[in-house]
Amino acid sequence: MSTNTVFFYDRLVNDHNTNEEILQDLMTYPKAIKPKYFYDKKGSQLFDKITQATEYYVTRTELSILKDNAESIAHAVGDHTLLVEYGSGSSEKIRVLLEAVQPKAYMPLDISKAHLLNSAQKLADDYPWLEIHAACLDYSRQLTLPNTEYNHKVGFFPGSSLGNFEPEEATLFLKRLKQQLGDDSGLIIGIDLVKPVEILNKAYNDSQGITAEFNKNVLLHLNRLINANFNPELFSHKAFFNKEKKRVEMHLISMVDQIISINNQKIRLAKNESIHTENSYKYTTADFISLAHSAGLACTQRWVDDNEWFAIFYVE
Ligand code: AVI
Repeated sequence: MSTNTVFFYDRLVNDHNTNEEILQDLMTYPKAIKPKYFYDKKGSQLFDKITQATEYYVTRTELSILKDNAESIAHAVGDHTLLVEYGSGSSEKIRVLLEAVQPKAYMPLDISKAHLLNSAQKLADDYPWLEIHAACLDYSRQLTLPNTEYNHKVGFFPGSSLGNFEPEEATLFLKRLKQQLGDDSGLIIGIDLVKPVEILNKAYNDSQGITAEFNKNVLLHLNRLINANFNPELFSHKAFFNKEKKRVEMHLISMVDQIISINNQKIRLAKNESIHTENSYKYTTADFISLAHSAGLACTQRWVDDNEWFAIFYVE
């Protein structure tokens, strides 16, 4: 049995802004739902399944880069570290880093409470020497990290989740990370690189239909969050690489004319109208270096796989 305690901080503000924000996005044209709403309990489980899908090369590739370069990454990070993971999920990747870096403490941040607690407890069982501070919060918002005694903080933002932000938001987000982590800090960040369109289209249209289910599940989550009555069966999944904008777009297409009620409001969806649910931007190395630069950060190291499909950067 573990003697290791997980310090837990619940900082999730589920205020009326959440409802306002969702409603606004559904009332403007084109309609949209922010991708962070994918991650209720079921959505997080479906995302874990996506990461195992043959066509979704992202997770596998990033994990192999981490494993192949663990020592060099640990060297870049240094000692006496508090490792802060943004969007920790139930990732296997952190285990590679924990073993290589041997940080003093680990702070997973995640929006999904059940998922966060579960994986933090598993890590506590497996790494009894590690101090764990788990914080349930929406890391895309302004936040202050829970206080600890550690000054040398290194952020870990894997999975190319930065790609789910619009480029201007990504710059702002990186600036905020730097502020949160402090002067003596670094950031290990996974970035999905631009690659042939067929590979990208397959990755977001897996043959088992897991991505389609993940996409539609956002509607069930919204039904609970804002008291709506979406029927996911009346929508189809659409995902494609937009070459010009260097992003994979995901949409839910209404298969019929329909009216959705949300509390006492009504929203009309025409047949074939889209709700834009996600952008997943793909970067070239030069694009990412310039993005980091615009946030006042310098890329000091880069690790890639043999195909150069994915890159992990160390930025300071
Ligand atoms: C979490 N994020 C980086 C994933 C991506 O690839 O953009 C989410 C995802 N959407 C569909 N498949 C995976």
